[in-house]
Amino acid sequence: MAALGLTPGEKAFYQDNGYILCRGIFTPGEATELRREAHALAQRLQQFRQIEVAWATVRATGTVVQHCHDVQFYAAAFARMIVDPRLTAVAQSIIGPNVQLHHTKMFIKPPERGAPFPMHQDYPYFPFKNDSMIAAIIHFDDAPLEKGCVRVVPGSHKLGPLATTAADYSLPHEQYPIEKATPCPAQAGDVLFFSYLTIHGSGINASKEARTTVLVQMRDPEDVPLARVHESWGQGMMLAGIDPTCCQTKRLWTQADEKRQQEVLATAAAG
Ligand SMILES: O=C(O)CCC(=O)C(=O)O
Repeated sequence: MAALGLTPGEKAFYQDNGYILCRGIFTPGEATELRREAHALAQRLQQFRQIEVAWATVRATGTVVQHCHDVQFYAAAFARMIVDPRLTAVAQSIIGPNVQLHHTKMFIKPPERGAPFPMHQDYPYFPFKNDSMIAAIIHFDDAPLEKGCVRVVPGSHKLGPLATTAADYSLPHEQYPIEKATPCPAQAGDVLFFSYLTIHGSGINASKEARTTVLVQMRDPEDVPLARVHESWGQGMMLAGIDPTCCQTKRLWTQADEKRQQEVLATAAAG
């Protein structure tokens, strides 16, 4: 079996560029099965709610992505996927021995009308003190350029958090044109890792086939959230190693929730 995690050369590439595309983390057969799970999940969800979304700044294009957060709560195959050592060993090479889940999200860009993602950093959505947060985009089918593969700005993680005034936190197109960003065409089973400070986006899926991915957002459990934002069900689950803080962040959040609940009950009783 091949060694898991990044080689020293790959690690140096990640540190310089803020991203790395790891080929064949999952086999083509595994990717096909995960793709089937993703599309079956989208079918099931559509019976209950609207799953088609698009960023505010690209909504006028009439394109959409089918989307679901926290997919590991909907199908066990995704729960197994996010703790797979082939995936988490790369995350450990970047973050350190302990890797904690922040959230997962499935994106299916439908054929011919798959929405683009404007250029952005993930930082403003869930800022952390030490910027340990990374994303891993797991490709379940091939994502060539015409399918709207992800594009990155190499080295942009070194710029730190950038100011944005857009409601969806996207960066101005004139300053950060997607056409100038580096495309990361991927094959089924490949995983693209990048820092939440790396500027990235993706194009329209103009092809005849859906582009299907799950993004796993992960961090060092000792890093501290700067705001109570983007909380979700699976947050705090350990994907590799241990949580040396023994869930301190979670405990603080639970206490805050209880306090809020008591305030609501007191207000209701007073009324
Ligand atoms: O899947 C893509 O094309 C991009 C996803 C992305 O940029 C994000 O979720 O932050």
